[in-house]
This record gives sequence, C-alpha cells and structure tokens, in this order.
Amino acid sequence: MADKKKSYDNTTEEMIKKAHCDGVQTVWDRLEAQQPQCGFGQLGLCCRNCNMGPCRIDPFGEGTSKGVCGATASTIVSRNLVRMIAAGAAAHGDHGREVALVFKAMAEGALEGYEIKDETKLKVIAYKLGIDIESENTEIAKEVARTALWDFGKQDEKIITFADAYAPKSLKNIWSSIKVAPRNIDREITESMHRTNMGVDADYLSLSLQGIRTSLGDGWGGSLIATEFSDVMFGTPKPVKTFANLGVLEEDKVNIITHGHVPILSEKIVEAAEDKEMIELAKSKGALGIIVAGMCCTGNEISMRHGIPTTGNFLQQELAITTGVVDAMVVDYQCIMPSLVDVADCYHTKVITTSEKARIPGAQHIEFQPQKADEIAREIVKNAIENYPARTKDKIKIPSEKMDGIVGFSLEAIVEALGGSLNPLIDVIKEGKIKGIAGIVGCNNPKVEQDRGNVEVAKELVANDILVVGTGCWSIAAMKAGLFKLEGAELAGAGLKAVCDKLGIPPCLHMGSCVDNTRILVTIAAIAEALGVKTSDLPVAGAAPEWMSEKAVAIGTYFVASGVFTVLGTVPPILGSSEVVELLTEGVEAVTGGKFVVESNPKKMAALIIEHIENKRIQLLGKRG
Ligand code: SF4
Ligand code: MSK
Repeated sequence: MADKKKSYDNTTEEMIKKAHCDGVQTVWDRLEAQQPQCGFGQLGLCCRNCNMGPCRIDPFGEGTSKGVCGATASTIVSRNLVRMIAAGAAAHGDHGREVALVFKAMAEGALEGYEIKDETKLKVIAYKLGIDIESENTEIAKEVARTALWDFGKQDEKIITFADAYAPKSLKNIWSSIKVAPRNIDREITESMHRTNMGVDADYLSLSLQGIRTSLGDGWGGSLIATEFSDVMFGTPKPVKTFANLGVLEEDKVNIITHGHVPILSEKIVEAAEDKEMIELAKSKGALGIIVAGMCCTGNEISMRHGIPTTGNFLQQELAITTGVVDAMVVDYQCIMPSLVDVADCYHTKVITTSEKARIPGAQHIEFQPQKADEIAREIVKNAIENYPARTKDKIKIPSEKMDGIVGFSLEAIVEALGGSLNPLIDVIKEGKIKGIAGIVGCNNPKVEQDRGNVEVAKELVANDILVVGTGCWSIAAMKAGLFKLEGAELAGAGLKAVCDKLGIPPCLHMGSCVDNTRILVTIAAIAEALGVKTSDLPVAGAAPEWMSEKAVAIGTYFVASGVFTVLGTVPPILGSSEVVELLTEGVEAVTGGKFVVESNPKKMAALIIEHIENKRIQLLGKRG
C-alpha cells in the first residue's frame, strides 16, 4: 500500500510528501496501520448489538453460522445496513432540522442575522405544500416552517408532507404498495434503531424495507428541507465562476477555511470577513486581506452561492493545514476528521469547533448560536486574524494548482439556462444529442486513489454524450479536473458538446452539497412528470465512485428507491449475505425500478451506466443514440 499512488490530484500527492517531511501522519498512513482490516466487518458479518456478543458469522460456512441469540448472517448484515442508513439519514435530518429551526425563528422575527433572500422560492415551496401564497412573506414562511417541523414530529401514518408534495405520483404509489412511504423523518430513524435492537426484527426483507423507508425520509424529507430552506434564506444558487484546490490559499492574507456541511454559520463568516473593520484588523497584523475558502460540503454551499473558492474535498482536509497558512479551520459537523487537531499541532492553525454536537478534544470551541450569528462569526474571524502572525515561515508551502470552473446549477438555474422550462433538455434527449443524465455523488475514500473514479467516470460519460450532474466531494474533484469549465465541453461527444456550446454550460453541472442530492431527485421527478413516465423509465443513472460515509448509504438507497440504477465504486459491507445482496442488486428492481450495482473500475462503471442508459432509451424512445 505504501507505494500505491494515493491521488489522481498532483496537489494531494505533493502535499502528502510535505506532510511526511513535516512528520505529520495522514489518513493514508492510518489506513495502512489498520491493515488488515477486519474481514467480518468488511462482509457485514459482525454484530455487537447486545452484550451477549460481539458475535460473528463464519463466511465460509465452517464455523459459527448464528449469533448467540440465533441471528443469521442475513439478519446481521441487514441490521448493520439499516443502522448505516439510519445514521446517514439522521445526519441529514438533523442538519435539515437545524436549518428549519433557524428558518422558523427568522420568520417569527426572532433572529436578526437571517432574512428571506429568495421570495420566489419561498412561494414555490409554499405552493407545492398547498399553503396560501397571498399572505405576507413572513406568514408564508411561518407556515412553511411549521409544515417542515410537523414532518419531524407527526404521529399519523400518512406520508410526510414534503415527500407528498414533491415526489411524483408513480413513485408514491410504489412506496405505498410496499409500505415504505416515510411517515415522519425522525420516526423512521427511531424505528430502524428499534427494529435492529436485540430480539426485534430478524427478517432481512422487512429490515431492508425499513431501511428504504428511512432513506426516503432523508431524500424526500430531511435533506430536501435543508436544501429548500437554505435557498430561501441564502439564495438559490446561480452559475458563478470560482476556483478549487489548495492553490486558492494566499500566503500574504489571513486564510480561514470553513469545513463541514451546514451553511448557517459559514454564510455569516463570509459576511464577517468582508467587513471593513475586519479587513483593517487583518492589515494591522501585516496581512493584505482575508480569504475565506471552503472544504467539503460547506465549501459547496458557499461556492455555489457566492463564488467562494474551495480548498479541496474530503481527503484534502489534513493537507490544507500542512500548507502552513491556514490561520483557522472552522468546522461545523460531518466528515470532519478528529485528526485535524493533531495535524494543526505541527503548525499554527487553530481548529475551531462550532457545534455543540461536534466537539473535538484539543480544538478551540466557539459555540455558534443563531441569535448571535453576526457576533460569533466576527469573533471567529478575529481569532483567525490574530493567529496570522503565529505562522512558522519555513513550514509554509502553498501548491500552485487551482482550477477555475462554474458552479451553482440548481434546478432553477438549469431551467433558466434552458429558457424557462425543461422541455429543451427533454427534446435534446429525445433527439439523442444527449443520451441521458448521470448523477455522480459522494466522497473520497483512501481505500481507492483519490478522485480517479470520480473524474474518470465523469469523463467517460460525457465523451458518450451523457450529461453529468453531481454534488458533494465528487463536484470538487470534477472542478479540480477542469470539468466545470466551459472548455470541458471539448471532452464531450459531439451531441453533448453542441448543447453545451449553445447554452454556454460545462458538460458536468455542479448541483451542490450532499443534502442537495435532492436537487437531482427533483430534476428527475420533473422530467418524468413532463414525459408522463416513471422515474425508472428514464435514461438516467447514479454513481458514487468513492463513497465512504453512512450518509452515502442513505443517499444511494433513496436513489434506488426512487427508481434510479445506482453504481457504487467501493464495496458496501453486505457481501456476507447472499440474500441481502440479491435483494439490493436484483430483487428491488422489480418493485422500484432501481437497483444497486458494485463496480470499482471507473471504465467498467461508466460502461454499465452507458449500457443502462442505452437500454432505457430503447424502451422509452424505441431507439439507441
Ligand atoms: Fe450476538 Fe444476537 Fe447480541 Fe448480535 S444481537 S451481539 S448476534 S447475541
Ligand atoms: S462532504 S459525505 S465526504 S461527499 Fe458532504 Fe464529501 Fe461525502 Fe462528506
């Protein structure tokens, strides 16, 4: 493993070398130290859900075939899978709830730092939810917030209001037929934890269906609320030029990285860093100004709304600090490695945690409270400025690489680029200029070369006239590789290139952060409804080439449950049960029309997607290209 190339991105390779010269341990070193990783865990065959265990099942059928309580391989694998989905959905749901609570307080006039920035979007949401849009904006917002919070707390058996309002009828019918329509975002997570408790649900099929229901409460509930409410409060993204990679940091400026997921604080930090008083303070410390740059999905949130540059994706978080010029790494929650404080120990960087839900021993904690949003954001920026003089000159090295690109293709922005409706896109798909649409999402994972899968799958697809849309750390990989540039269209097939040139768009469209996968769901739903077909009839597919997070398991599951053929690049821990594997890779297709496939080779992954899209074209349009 030591000699294996770690990244497709030269900047990452360069900074891993620097980290080692500086005596810094990285995620790749720790992965190596973990080898060999537990085979039972990789197959999903270990259970520690009660203290009669931990139990494990012999995958070769020679040793133990049941846990102490009698749980079989399929029971254990499906329970573990459902717990992964529940954890992922909980992360998204809790993010959505936090945004909804701020939104509610804003509507009630209890917060000064937040406002309704996109009135049109507020009215569109309200209209979809069946709320009167003739009243005052604040009244509409209150009712919208009440409806969202109701979806977290209602106790009836009906589908959650947001899923009911946003999902196509055909999907809702499928979900009711197999009883997986989500009833309450939190309830499905709680029920998943209950069912997977010792001595409750032992049937892999019924457990898996609960996993699907929980994931749908995420995709069409928690995540959707996070996306929609963030758009109203911070603006619906529009195409904007920005840059990505560690080269966006500047030696003679104060550098603040915001890392994590929720835009509530990062938006305020962007504002505070633009404040004249702060800039003057930075100058008084010898800096020329202040740079705020993003990392992971907080990076996506602020880049797509303000053109704020992004330092990198998941596997670059430690490396950003090794540049020696990060004065503060401000984190909220999710995908934040606790190792950041160890790396920061070798430099001058302050790691600042801001959520009471995500504390890291050794980090400075400045707790964010929306009531004091501006004050706290200024305090954080001040902390970074005051840390600027503490840099160690001979530890500074900023890679020169940064790539420009256009980000911020919300569904609204795509519709605008198309002249007001999705019809021109549907027409070029029918004509075969664009063969179909692939959504690529998800993380980096040090088990595979960083960015290779994310970038190569996208390149292969656009070369075959498939429009790529995507989110999360994939999008940062795509931007670093130049796929968000207009010139990226040179890599596209003739049909897609002509469309990109005509509309002035790149061949890969950035749709946002992890919660913004809902933008992809809503786009697919809108196309299906315009054509009067099911989502699973469309020439569309999904891929997560380098996923690692439990959130990605929830995302993949709600895509499959929404009729999307989804290819995973890293193997999920389910191979210990042939029944669970068969269900997710074959059985589920007969019901939802979507299914999972696992393929780690990027070229083969792209080939599977192309084949699927071609087959769907034949079924839908009676023709291939
Ligand atoms: Fe073992 Fe059953 Fe307890 Fe799991 S729930 S640890 S399989 S006894
Ligand atoms: S940040 S969930 S590593 S995409 Fe959303 Fe990136 Fe995956 Fe975290």
